[in-house]
Amino acid sequence: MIVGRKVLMKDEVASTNDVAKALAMDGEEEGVVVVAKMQHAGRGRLGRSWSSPPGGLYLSIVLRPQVSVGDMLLLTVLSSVPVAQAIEELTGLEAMLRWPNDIEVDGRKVAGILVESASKSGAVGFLVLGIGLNLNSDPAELEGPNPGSLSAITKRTYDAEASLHRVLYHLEAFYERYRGGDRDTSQYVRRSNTIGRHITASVGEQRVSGHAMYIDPQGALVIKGDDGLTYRLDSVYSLRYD
Ligand code: BT5
Repeated sequence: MIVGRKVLMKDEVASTNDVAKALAMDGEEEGVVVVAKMQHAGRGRLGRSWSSPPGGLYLSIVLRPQVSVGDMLLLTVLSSVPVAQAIEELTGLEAMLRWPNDIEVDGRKVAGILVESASKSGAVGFLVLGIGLNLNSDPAELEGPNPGSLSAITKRTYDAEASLHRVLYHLEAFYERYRGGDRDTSQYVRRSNTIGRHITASVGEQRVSGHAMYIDPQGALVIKGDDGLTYRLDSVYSLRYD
């Protein structure tokens, strides 16, 4: 067992990703998990914030895969599948994936993933896989255009520890396969609600609109632009469904 061989439970931290990063820099082995009941500086990608009130599950895992920086997007994309599987088991509902790493149930964002890394000469020294899951959170306390929580959607309350273990179970199974060289995106594609949609992607002032066609082997989203050109989007883009 790698993922969850050691689990550190905290009441409140700034960001579990920061705690995990500090542990990794101190030489902690891969698989250690940091869990918090609340975060006061939870973050998303691209400098965005992640609302982290009580009731949510906030965790970060230190991993040390043999990958280069160029593999990071694929790992980010693929790691949303085990989280989706755990959500499906807990709720009995289908979890859909919005590229690159949002997890939605019933059209609402219930979880997000943030992978951060420290690298040296192109090789990843360690990475921190952070997961925020709105388990029993009150949606009124969550920012964003369409937040939701498992409890608000299903009208049930979820046991935090049992839910954590469902997530870790699927992450461990995924990471075993990943370490063995499995890069299959079919489970991701099956749950994607991005592929086939007309979208507008933006980075800064730059915008491109078109049809999302497929996920390439690096995890990038390939779209057929309205201008007839093909674009390959990496994780710096923000997506809007048109
Ligand atoms: C994410 O970013 O979706 C990644 C979130 C990762 C959070 C975890 S919690 C444990 C670990 N420690 C951290 O500090 N972070 C990780 P992104 O795709 O950039 O989405 C952020 C956007 O989602 C925000 O700009 C809001 O619009 C929306 N949002 C913020 N908080 C939300 C929430 N709790 N539920 C749903 N949507 C939210």
